[in-house]
Amino acid sequence: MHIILATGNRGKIREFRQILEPLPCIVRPMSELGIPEPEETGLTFEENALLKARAASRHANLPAIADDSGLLVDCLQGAPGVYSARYAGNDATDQQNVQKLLHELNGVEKPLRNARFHCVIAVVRHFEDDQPLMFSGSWEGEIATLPSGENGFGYDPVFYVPEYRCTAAQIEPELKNKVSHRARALEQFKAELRQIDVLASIPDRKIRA
Ligand code: ITT
Repeated sequence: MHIILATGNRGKIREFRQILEPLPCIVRPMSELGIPEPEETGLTFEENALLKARAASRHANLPAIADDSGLLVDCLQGAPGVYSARYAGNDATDQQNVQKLLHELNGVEKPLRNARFHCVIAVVRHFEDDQPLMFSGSWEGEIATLPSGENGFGYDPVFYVPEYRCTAAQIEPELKNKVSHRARALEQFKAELRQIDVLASIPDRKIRA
């Protein structure tokens, strides 16, 4: 099975590849097929994930999987949220977004720096699929006062995970891909696929139904 990975974010592509590696399907990033990125006009993670999956599926005429995700900071009332990629402006780099976040939190004490990453995954079998599969996952942490670490992408250098006493950019990618918001959402997708496989392996399922 071929499935289009509807993201232009290289950090996400790396993580998807690692997390979905055991699956018997070929995941092809949309850039390989020259599929353009749609405008993210949704107001929620769900709307944007679905919009990205449908747009890629329409272009490629194949099933597609998309991820809409972001960082929600408690003392900023959930900002930057769905606007995480564009927090410091439409063409902002990861570093500019991180700097803006640190600036907003300047002087904010530790207990108020709680935050979480959230990820919504949408899967469509074709672009008009009226029963898309949706999965979500979250990862709790705190916003550090300075960036640390070289791994990951986006806000990872300032996302401090108390359980590991370091930032998401300091933990090994293999570990991040087991415990992150994206890993949790994709685990559900993998479980769903296994269920479909189990059903497919029952030869007389149509008769029994
Ligand atoms: P696509 O829409 O093409 O997938 P994008 O980067 O625009 O790429 P989003 O609209 O979903 O993706 O924005 C997600 C932003 O949230 C992303 O750019 C990061 O800044 C941040 N983010 C999401 N997951 C993250 C992670 O695992 N680590 C660090 N930052 C993350």
